[in-house]
Amino acid sequence: MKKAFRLVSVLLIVALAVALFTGCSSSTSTPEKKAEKRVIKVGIGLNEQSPQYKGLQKFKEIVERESKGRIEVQLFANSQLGDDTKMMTALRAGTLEMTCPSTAPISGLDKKWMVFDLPFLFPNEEIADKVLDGPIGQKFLDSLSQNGIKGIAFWENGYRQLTNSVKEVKTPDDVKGLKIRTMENPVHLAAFRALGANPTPMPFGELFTSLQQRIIDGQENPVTTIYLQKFYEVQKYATLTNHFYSPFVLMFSKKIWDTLPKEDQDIILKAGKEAGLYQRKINREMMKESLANLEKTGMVVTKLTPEQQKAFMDATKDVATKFEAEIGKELIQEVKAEIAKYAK
Ligand code: KDG
Repeated sequence: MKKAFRLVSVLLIVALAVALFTGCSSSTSTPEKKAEKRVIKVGIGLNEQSPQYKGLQKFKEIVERESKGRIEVQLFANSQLGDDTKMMTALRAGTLEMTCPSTAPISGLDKKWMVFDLPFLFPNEEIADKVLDGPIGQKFLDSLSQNGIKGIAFWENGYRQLTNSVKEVKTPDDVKGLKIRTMENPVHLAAFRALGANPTPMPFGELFTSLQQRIIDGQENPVTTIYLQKFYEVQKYATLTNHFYSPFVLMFSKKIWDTLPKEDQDIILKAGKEAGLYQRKINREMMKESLANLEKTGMVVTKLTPEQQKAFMDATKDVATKFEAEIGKELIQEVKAEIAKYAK
């Protein structure tokens, strides 16, 4: 009897040990899925000094902090991963996580985006912020999903200014015959044709060399880019026309986005918006600094009088009408009404 009791006890202990062992080992594979380590690559066209890159450094800092180092953000400047169009194609294919083009090349995917490239659309940056961070901006970001892209946030490139190596430009007449590089966008081409220029679309990565080799006479970009990309070395004249706003759009590959756990999506979305506010702030500060620095380089920087500015607006005022069919007349009206609401 005693023997039988001992045997039962031993069997019980063995069974308990087996249960404990198997129980423990199964808990390592389920139910808690160990969060994966992840790398997010972000490519841009501008250099490491640009406010865009600084905004991305902030984005990296927030994402890596919030994910406790589980997500690593790698930044690639200077078109290392290709031009804006090529990077957007990579996002759609799921071979690159993120990029941040201007709205201009997005029109190659969806024509309605041309609305943000209409000449002299936003009267000031604060109004641009309100419209882009409001329901209209969100509608545009959401619509990118039709093209395999998750829109994260609007950032700022800045008002675009005209430079050239031929002559000082004060009136639309002075632009006549100049060969100007534009971004790849039909509205940009139409606006420069309306000014009598000979516009040539070209990726950003080819711009400096084309100016240097005098393949083109001029280009247009925000003052910060003109300064930080050293365009003053190959361009003598700058005119502060403020002709296009064309904001940046921080975007993610939808194919990859859809595989991310909600926790990671939330971290990225929040970081993109937060870093965007920082990016806009330093973009505006650096714009002022760059303007002062540009003048020190010996470049002739022409500030237009309100009348001169109006002449540029008048010369390009029919451009919006020309694109009503492609963008949608109602959409143009909706965006303009929203701007007018904040302009009061
Ligand atoms: O990183 C963004 C750049 O690739 C590009 O958008 C800069 O404004 C630009 C341009 O002129 O192409």
